[in-house]
Amino acid sequence: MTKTALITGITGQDGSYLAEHLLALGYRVVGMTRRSSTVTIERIEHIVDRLELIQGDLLDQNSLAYALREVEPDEVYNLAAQSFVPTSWNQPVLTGEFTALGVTRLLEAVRQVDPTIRFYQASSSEMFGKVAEVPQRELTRLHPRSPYGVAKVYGHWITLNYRESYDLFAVSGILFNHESPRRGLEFVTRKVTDAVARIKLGLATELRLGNLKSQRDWGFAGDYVRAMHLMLQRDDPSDYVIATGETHSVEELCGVAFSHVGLDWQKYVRVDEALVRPAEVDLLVGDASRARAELGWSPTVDFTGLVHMMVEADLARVEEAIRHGKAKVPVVHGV
Ligand code: NAP
Ligand code: F7E
Repeated sequence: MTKTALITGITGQDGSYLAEHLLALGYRVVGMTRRSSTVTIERIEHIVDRLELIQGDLLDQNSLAYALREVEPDEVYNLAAQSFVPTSWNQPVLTGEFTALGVTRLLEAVRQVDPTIRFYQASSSEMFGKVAEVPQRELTRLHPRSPYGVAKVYGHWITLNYRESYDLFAVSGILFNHESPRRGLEFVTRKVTDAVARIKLGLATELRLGNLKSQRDWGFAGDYVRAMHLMLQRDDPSDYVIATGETHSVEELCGVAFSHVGLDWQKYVRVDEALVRPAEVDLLVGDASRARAELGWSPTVDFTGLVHMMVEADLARVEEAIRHGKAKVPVVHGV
């Protein structure tokens, strides 16, 4: 029997990979998108003829209930969020509305429309913040360090609360940083690989970054969406950490990315104090042994492979843009 999945945030990095994965598994896939004056389906353009889209917004309770009634999903993946950490200091209230209260709005819609729907919440390693132990696992104490992290803690606990209060099949995937050629240009991996391509091809001369010492457990987004699906196929709902178990600094990221095109990163990277965050998450590294044992999940792309994949994709994209005279990018302050 064909299963139906509703994905919020389908136009984002993870939404696009999850949609591809579920289509390959034979699902009917419906994406929830919010109304905007320009079309933002760049990441799903290649599969859009195999998807259905429905309008809805995490800020609007009625639109969520309407979407659930119309689509009648078996599974809901809540990936929509204001997901960029620095923006959460500039727009803390809006971040809370989308990333925290948006989860309650969607859970409440599930409870009222069809409590048999299985629900996945996109929780984050940012919840560990000032880490209480290394590596971090499902039961590590939470200490978020940004309005985004705080909002994700709320989303995490309300998901568990709806599971415990109403017996919903609602799970929280605590995913560590995951990247790809489809990552937004403001996140550090993509900012670096895009700059490497521009510098190599003569369009830029330097790259301004903030804290070079912070360490992250970076994996490949295509691997991580498989874990989301596996979590909803279990007999009993439970929460899982998804991570590679390896950590690398921003400096190391620069080293691997620049050296892939034969450049020395130290000649191009400048520290810009304006990009240093008011409170930093210094070190993240996850212990995904529970997911490995119970979901049979493991990553297929390592750190070097990931960075090389992203550099290659950005080189190809920037070369193409140069050929078509479209290589300019807007300057956005604070990213
Ligand atoms: P992303 O690329 O920033 O995508 C976010 C998505 O949310 C976009 O489709 C965006 O739509 C949508 N959205 C934002 N506000 C919305 C609203 N009010 N109503 C409906 N849709 C809205 O994020 P991502 O990297 O794919 O991450 C997916 C989820 O996982 C997010 O919840 C993120 O916080 C979480 N997460 C990500 C990571 C990671 O490393 N990538 C790690 C842990 C957790 P538009 O296209 O219209 O802007
Ligand atoms: O920063 C440092 C920065 O913005 C990583 C989101 O998907 O993953 C992501 O959050 C590190 C930080 O990701 C720059 O200070 C230095 O220590 O790529 P990022 P993030 O904040 O870890 C988690 C798991 C999520 O859930 C989030 O949604 O890199 N860094 N210089 C910089 N970061 C950026 N963006 N830009 C810089 O110039």
